[in-house]
Amino acid sequence: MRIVVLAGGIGGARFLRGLKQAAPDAEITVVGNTGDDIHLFGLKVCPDLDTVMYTLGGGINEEQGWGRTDESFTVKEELAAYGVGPEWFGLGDRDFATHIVRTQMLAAGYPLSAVTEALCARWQPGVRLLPMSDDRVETHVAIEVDGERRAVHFQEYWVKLRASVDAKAVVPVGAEAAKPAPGVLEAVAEADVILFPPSNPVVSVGTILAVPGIREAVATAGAPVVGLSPIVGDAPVRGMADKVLAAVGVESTAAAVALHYGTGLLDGWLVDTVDAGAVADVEAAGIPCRAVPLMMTDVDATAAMARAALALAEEVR
Ligand code: GDP
Ligand code: FO1
Ligand code: CA
Repeated sequence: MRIVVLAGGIGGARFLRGLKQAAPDAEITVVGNTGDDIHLFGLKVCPDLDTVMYTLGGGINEEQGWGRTDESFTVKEELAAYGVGPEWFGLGDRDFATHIVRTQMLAAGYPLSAVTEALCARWQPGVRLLPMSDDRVETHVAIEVDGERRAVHFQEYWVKLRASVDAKAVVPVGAEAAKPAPGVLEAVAEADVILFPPSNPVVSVGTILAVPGIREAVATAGAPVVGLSPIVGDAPVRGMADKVLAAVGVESTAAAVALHYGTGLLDGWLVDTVDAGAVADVEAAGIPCRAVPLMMTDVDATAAMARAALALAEEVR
């Protein structure tokens, strides 16, 4: 079975770990979000690709959900001693090596997809990890400070500001001119099942779908498309997804997110059992919906979620 997953960072990565357990023989292609990417200290950092790679490859800091396990911050401290920041982004020494290899390969002319493959040769994530695009796309967030509107990089909004001010707009800068990375459209077209993991619907899955061609490919694919809600009990399980959902006029409920994707994309939707009341609303909108436990407390619980998603895909096929 060929499964395609459009994934952000932590939510996507943790779901994939369960999916691998649930479908050990499946050929899994992950289309990863690169809108979170940022250049720091002359290096290209790809948080969501790295989160997937480290999580599936056994190198992730489990508690934090991002960055390396057993990490130290000597380089960051030495940079700070020179007065060189940003001090608000925690790049560790082990992680730095990944960014150095990536940046060196990009400078030598390799596209990001080839670089990601080379990095994965070390980590062996057990999935084919493709960036959504080899072209630069950077999510920016429009905010208003003291009555003045300005745009900040998504990482500045998320990590530095902790989404403490309202997002007025979320813009995947460069997306309109970006092309899907090699293999992305083919994988979507040839998939038996397409899954939206419980990733951020705006800045993760939404950004991937903003690359021209990807939304169309998913919408017209022969395979059923099934999503899992990242919103449980009217709030994101983790992070500040409510802030970016508000920016696109979507309520933070499991049903509102399903309707945001819409019948044009979704053939099925899973909500948590605490949101069982939303099932009727989602189905009334034409999207088959089931309520199952959606908390990724451990790999077994996550595998059960993945099995429920695959079962719903079979049911609606
Ligand atoms: P990021 O790039 O690290 O922000 O990760 P993603 O975009 O892949 O996923 C973020 C989303 O995952 C957040 O909106 C969370 O609400 C959601 N999430 C995290 N843990 C869980 C969980 O255990 N269950 C569900 N349903 N959603 C989760
Ligand atoms: N998230 C934080 O909240 N604080 C950090 O200092 C931070 C550093 C960082 C370094 C490398 C990396 O791959 C990810 C990192 N993240 C950090 C996570 C990441 O930027 C965000 O979780 C996502 O991009 C939000 O969707
Ligand atoms: Ca992310």
